[in-house]
Amino acid sequence: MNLENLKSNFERDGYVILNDFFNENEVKEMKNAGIELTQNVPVDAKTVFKTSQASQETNKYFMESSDNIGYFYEKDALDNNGDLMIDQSLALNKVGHALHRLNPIFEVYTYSEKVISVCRALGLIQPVVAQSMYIYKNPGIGGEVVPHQDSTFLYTEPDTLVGFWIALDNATLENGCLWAIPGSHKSHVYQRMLCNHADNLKKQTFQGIFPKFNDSDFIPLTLKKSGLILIHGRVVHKSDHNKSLLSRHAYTFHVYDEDKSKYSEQNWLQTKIGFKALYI
Ligand SMILES: O=C(O)CCC(=O)C(=O)O
Repeated sequence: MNLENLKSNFERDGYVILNDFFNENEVKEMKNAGIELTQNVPVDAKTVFKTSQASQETNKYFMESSDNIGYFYEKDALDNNGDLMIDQSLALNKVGHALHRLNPIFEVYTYSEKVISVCRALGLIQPVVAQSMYIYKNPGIGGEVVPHQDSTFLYTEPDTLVGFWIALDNATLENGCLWAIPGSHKSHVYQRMLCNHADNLKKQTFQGIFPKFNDSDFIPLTLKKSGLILIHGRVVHKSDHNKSLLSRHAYTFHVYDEDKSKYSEQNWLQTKIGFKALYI
């Protein structure tokens, strides 16, 4: 792994691609673990997403996934009664947000020497992992992710958020690879999602306005499976609907530097078990 210029390229573009970051066996192990998750979805996870009236219940389920493993379906996978319209193995949008603590496979790779080397190359002093997700983006059904900055959701002051996005399939134009606006991290966090944890409903509100960007502002970040994309918390990025016949699985997690910044108490995701450092 060549980490030369990693920091300067990251600071210039707001993202960096590292090809062949994990080896074939490591990728296989993570992908199998992601597939296994689809075979063990608790029944109550499905009922949570049964009706559109269940938003309060859905929100509770979402909030509780901070320190847990929550299962989130593609909106087109369930009918109005919450019954599956497609095979269970293809129905999930994502699973999160504490795989890095609660699933032994994802824990090993998140806290691996390879990840630690990247954090050191970026100059992070005390990186801690705040969340993790397995994203399926399954063929035909994997929905689009609209343009956003990750720091909208995981705000740290000052902002030191870095996303690790690991391709477990080839990510192509056809199956919904990431797209990003180079240099967009040099602007501020346009919008923040705030959550009042003192309020029982724990509803989220948005503060600020996220601007409209042109499609032509984005460039595609295609990469082969086993590649890693590092994404600055303020880089505007998105991904398209997967219209292909091929899956686009990815494992992703976010770190911030606890030595340099404070995690906002107004972020939706709060931990009771504590964020674990990659190193101190
Ligand atoms: O994997 C994707 O398609 C999008 C992921 C993303 O944008 C995110 O996790 O912030």
